[in-house]
Amino acid sequence: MDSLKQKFAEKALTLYKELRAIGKEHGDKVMGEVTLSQITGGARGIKMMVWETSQLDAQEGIRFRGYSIPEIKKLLPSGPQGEPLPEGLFWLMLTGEIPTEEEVNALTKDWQSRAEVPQQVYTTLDSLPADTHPMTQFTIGIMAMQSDSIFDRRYAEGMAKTDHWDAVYEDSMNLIARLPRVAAYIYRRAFKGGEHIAPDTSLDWSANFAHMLGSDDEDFRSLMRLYLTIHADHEGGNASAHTVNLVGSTLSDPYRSFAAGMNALAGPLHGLANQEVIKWIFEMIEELGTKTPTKEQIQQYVQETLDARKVIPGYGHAVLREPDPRFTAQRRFAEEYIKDSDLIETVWKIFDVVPPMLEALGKVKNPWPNVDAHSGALLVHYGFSEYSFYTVLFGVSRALGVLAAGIWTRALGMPLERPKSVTSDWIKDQLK
Ligand code: AMX
Repeated sequence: MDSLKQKFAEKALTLYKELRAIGKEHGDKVMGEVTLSQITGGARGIKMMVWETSQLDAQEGIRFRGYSIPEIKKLLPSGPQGEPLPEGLFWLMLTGEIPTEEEVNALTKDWQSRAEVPQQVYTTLDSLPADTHPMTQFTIGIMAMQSDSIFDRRYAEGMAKTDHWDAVYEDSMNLIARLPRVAAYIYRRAFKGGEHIAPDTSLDWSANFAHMLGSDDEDFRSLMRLYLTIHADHEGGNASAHTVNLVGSTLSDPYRSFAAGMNALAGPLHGLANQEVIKWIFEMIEELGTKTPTKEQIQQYVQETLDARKVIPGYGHAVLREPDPRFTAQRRFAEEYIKDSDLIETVWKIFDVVPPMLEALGKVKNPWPNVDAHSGALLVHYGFSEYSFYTVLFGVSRALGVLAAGIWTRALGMPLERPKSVTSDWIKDQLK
C-alpha cells in the first residue's frame, strides 16, 4: 500500500469509529432548523452532509482542513517560484496533514505512473465535431474512461462494503492522473488543429499540464500551480460537489459521479462563469472601442447589463459575503508576475465599479467578486484566450477536492442521499 493510502486508511478508520459512536450517542441532537425561504430558496444554508476536505466561511472564505489560502501558499511544498503544488493540497485534504516535499514528489510520480489514457478516449473525442463545447467533450472523455473503473469491476465481483473506499481511492487517483492529458487533448484538438504535445514526465502535475496545453513559460507553470490549487474545493454544498456526492451515494463509480458533477460545473451560474466573465469584458471592450475603458465607461456598461436583466458574471456568491480570497490570490499573482496588462487593469477597475452598483440594487446579498472574476484575464495574458476552455481548467482542479471528499465519504460509510421534497399544497397546509 502506498504511503498516502496507508496514512488515509489509519485516519479514516479512527474517524469512522468516532463518528459512529457520536451518531449513536447524539443522533437526536437538533443541529439546525429549516425555514420556508430555505425550502423555496435553493436550500441555502441547510446542513445535510459531511464533507471532510474543506469548509467555507461566509466572511473568511475557504479553508482546506482548517488552512486558509494564504496559509496554504506558505505551508505547502511549492514549485520553483513559490506557488503551491496541488499534489500537496490533495495530500492535505486526504490526511489533514501538511505533506513533506518528499511525500509530494512521491505523489507526483504516482500520478505519472497512472496517467496513460486508454486509446478509446481519444477515438471517442475524435468522433465529435471539434467545435463541440470543451465541457461537453470533457464529460464525454471522462465517461469514455469509465470502463476502466476498478470500483465498478470489484463491486460486480462482490466487494465488501469495508473495501469500497479502497476501490474509490484507486479510481480517483487514476482519474486525477489522467485528466490533464484528456483536457490538453481537448484543447489542442479544439483550438490548435489537433497538433498534440507529448507529456513531459519529468514535470510536476501542473507544469506537465501547462506543457501539454502548449506553454513551457515558468510564470505560466506557476499560475497553473496556483490555479489548480485554489479551484480544488469549496466545501460540499456547491452544485458540482454536491452532484458528485449525490451520484456517488448511489455507489455509482467515481467516473460517473465526477462526470455528473462536471455537467453541473458547466452551468453559467457556477463554473461556466469564468468563460462568461471574459466574454463580457471582451464585448465591453469591443462596444466601447477601447482596451483601456475608464471607470465611468465601465459603470455605464454595467448598467446596460443590469438593465437587460442579466447578471454581472464573476460577482456574487451563494455563501460568501466578502471578496473571495481566491480572487485576492489571483490579484496578488498578477501584481507579482504581470506588469502593464490593460486587461488586468480593466479587471481591477471593474472591481472598483461593480460592488457599489450591485449593492445599490438592494437585493444582491454579496456584491463582491468571486473566483471567476479574475482567472480569465490571467489566462489571456499567457496566450490562452479561447475562453470556452476555461471551465475545463476549473474542472481538472475541482477533481482534487470532490474526489478526495468522495474517498472520505465511502470510508465513512455514508448512506444513499435522500432529502425530502414537498408540494406547494403541503406548504400551504402547514400555514393554515
Ligand atoms: N449580478 C446581478 N444580479 C445579481 C448578481 C450579479 N452578479 N448576483 C446576484 N444577483 C441577483 C440575483 O439574480 C437575485 O435576483 P432576483 O431576486 O431578481 O432573482 C438577487 O440578486 C439575490 O441573489 P443572491 O441571493 O444574492 O444570490 P444567489 O445565492 O441566488 O446566487 C450566484 C449566487 C453566484 C448564482 C449569483 O450571485 C450570480 O448569478 N452571480 C453571477 C454568476 C457567477 O459569477 N457565478 C459564479 C459563482 C462562483 C462559482 O460557482 N464559480
